Amino acid sequence: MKGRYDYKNVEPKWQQSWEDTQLYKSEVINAPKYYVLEMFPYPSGNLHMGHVRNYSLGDVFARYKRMEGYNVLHPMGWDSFGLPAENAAIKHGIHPNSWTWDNIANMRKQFKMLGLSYDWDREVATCHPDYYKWTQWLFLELYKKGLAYKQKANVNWCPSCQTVLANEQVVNGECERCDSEVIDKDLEQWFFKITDYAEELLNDHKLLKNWPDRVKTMQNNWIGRSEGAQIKFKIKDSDEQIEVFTTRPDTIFGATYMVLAPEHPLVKKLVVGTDKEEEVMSFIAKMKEQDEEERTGSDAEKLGVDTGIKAINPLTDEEIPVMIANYVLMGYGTGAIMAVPAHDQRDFEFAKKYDLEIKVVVQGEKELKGADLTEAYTEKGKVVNSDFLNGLSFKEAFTKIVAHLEAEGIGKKEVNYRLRDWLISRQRYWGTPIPMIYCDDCGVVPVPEKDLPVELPTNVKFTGQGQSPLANVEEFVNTTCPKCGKAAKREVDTMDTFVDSSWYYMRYTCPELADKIVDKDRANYWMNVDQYIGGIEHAILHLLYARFFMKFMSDQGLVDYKEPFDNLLTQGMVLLDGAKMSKSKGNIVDPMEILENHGADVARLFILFAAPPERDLDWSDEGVEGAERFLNRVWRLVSEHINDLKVATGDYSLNNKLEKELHRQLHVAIRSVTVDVAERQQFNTAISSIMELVNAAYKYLNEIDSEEVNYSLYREVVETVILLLAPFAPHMTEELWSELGYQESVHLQSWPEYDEEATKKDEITIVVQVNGKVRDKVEVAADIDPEELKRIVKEQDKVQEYLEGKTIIKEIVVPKRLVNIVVK
Ligand code: ANZ
Ligand code: ZN
Repeated sequence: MKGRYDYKNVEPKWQQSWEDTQLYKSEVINAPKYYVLEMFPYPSGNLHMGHVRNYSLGDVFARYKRMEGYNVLHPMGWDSFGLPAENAAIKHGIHPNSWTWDNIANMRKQFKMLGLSYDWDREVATCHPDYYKWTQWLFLELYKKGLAYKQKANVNWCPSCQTVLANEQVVNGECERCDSEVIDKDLEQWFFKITDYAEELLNDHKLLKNWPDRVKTMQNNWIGRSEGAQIKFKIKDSDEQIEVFTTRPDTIFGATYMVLAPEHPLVKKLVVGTDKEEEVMSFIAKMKEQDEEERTGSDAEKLGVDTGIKAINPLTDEEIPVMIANYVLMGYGTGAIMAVPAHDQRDFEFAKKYDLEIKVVVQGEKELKGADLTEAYTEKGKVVNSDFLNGLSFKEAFTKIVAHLEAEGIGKKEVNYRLRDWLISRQRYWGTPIPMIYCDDCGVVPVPEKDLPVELPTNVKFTGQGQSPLANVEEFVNTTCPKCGKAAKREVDTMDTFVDSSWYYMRYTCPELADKIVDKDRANYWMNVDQYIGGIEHAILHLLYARFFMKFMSDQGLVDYKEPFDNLLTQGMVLLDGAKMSKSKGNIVDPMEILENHGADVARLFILFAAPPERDLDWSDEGVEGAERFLNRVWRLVSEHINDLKVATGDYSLNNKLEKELHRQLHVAIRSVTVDVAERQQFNTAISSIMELVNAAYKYLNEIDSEEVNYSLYREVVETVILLLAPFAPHMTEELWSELGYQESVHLQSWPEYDEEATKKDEITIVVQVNGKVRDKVEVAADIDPEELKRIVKEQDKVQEYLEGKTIIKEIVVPKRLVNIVVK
């Protein structure tokens, strides 16, 4: 046996063996299952350290659960549609199809070099027709249920990516991918009605006990549920009405003006032909230049203009001005508000600036006067100056005013969401074609299921000119109407790639099925994903869409569960000198270099040991070397004693203090590693505990007479080290296991069990009191004789200080706990 871990030969050897014996193949059997899933990667071509971290974490769960006796499903695939492939085509003239499949081939090779325990028979790629056929099928199912619809929409357009973006992909007015400023455009677009599921998406968070609170909070805020009322205000000398959404109907008596969003359709209707027309129109044009953040940020300047029109407050019958202002957005509620400047800070600032009336209708602790206010009083207090609402609390006033509005037919209770429907049309080539046909006679006609998949043509010119390249492919566009058979045209837009990744976890359960999306029995056996692992950057987009799709698939009877991911682990970033590793910044460490120079087990061990999973991890070369040293230390535990280990038989007794202590450490280590992996998911401390056991083994070898080594005990310790380390360093442990003479893979062994009794120290701690006050502690043998204990206690220096010059009256011994000496 070699003196060092020879990763260059050992790692490929076992990778091949695992593949040959199909070690990680998973099938439905009559046993408890465990489904481990890491977010599948976009095949950019090469693994980066973030991948290594994500997939090493998942691999620990998979291997550990297998050893715990679970039937583990651990699949991998490719989120392989998307812009980079198309941009490569535009830039370098490589076809997205070959670019993508080349990248997949390369990354698959790299994954295998890491020794990840995937069932490769289940591999899926979202750009493969066998997969996107079912993405299209789901689109059609959504369409049948009225959950996919087409609408003219004011959309977010990224001028650089030349495509529409979902709201979720716009960050501070900029494109999430390329940071270009996003502009507005009016286009006919396909939407998924995720808003129908808003309530369920919120409520079912309670089913997700092991999701980080942070992620649930982000989703809650994104969905943004508000309870309030919708109220209609009449416009003076007109049949039109302004509908508002308010969360504070209790303040309606304080509504002293109204505001329409600049984009509100009533604006043009009301001002065209009046002497305000010009002023209002130029204001609206100016507002087009401000993005949402500039308009609504808390210190954004409030800008507005008076329309000259009056509305009637239905409760006070007063005429109040109708303004247009930047801080009211068309995309929320009704795009119009009743302004209550005394109790809403934005309204307050606006009223001060434009000299509008401020009327107090909620009382604070001190009496408030509109004229004296320096800021809005936004608490929910006792209602005043409000006729029949006077004296009521917020809740009482809310109920009473809503009842009144309903009785008068001018309002009703309403729940509003910030969440918008999901815009899925993309004007790009490399995505799932939307399976719809336009016929002059029949209108919009879905592609019949038997004609799926609608395949992407390959002879496409990539122009990047703001229209889907598919529009120029005549053979694709021109088709016949499935209803009437006349010439018709295909939809040329493709789907947002987030659609592809919203259901892939289901396909892994039945990846080869040709005639169905999934088989319900198999889906029910494997779902839900027990452990999902990925980046926090997907807290909203992907995780919300996937939950929406799972709920839809469940409602369609494809599976019995409503949530896709039971447990979620969001791993931190990999940093170099404190900054996120990124290609554009040029601060990356290439995983392939580490694999080349240190091997996969070192790379994995380092990355798992350097930080707890959710924390950011700072790359360190010393850390890598440390991991390598540790693995070789483990290696030598076996290599230096291989002959004795081979003949060591099973049973042994513990003959002396050193052996007792080693045996205790063995059980302590099993307990801590098990708790850290299974319950706390703190792999770094799990590895520390293995290191401690390795230290204990060396200590034993050092201290015991070399003639007296108890090799049976030692063998159990070494085997346990190997088993505990197997999920972290799968290649080296496999090699050591086979060196010990085993035929079967270490990864098929049972996880070691610990004996709680064996973790206890022979020594116990006794508290020493003098006159009932704690003065000292002593360590003694657990089975010490009480007289002996009294003697030892009195010998202690600290205790003697308190006894000096005193007479001992009594000595009370509470076995295994304390000794109390009573003195005078
Ligand atoms: C009157 C009022 C009085 C309001 C008061 C607040 C306090 P959330 O919680 O976010 O749902 N609002 C409604 N639609 C708006 C829009 N399109 N753009 C900007 N603001 C809008 O907030 C709902 C509140 O935000 C609504 O309640 C409305 O102002 C404002 F003392 O109405 B409130
Ligand atoms: Zn037709």
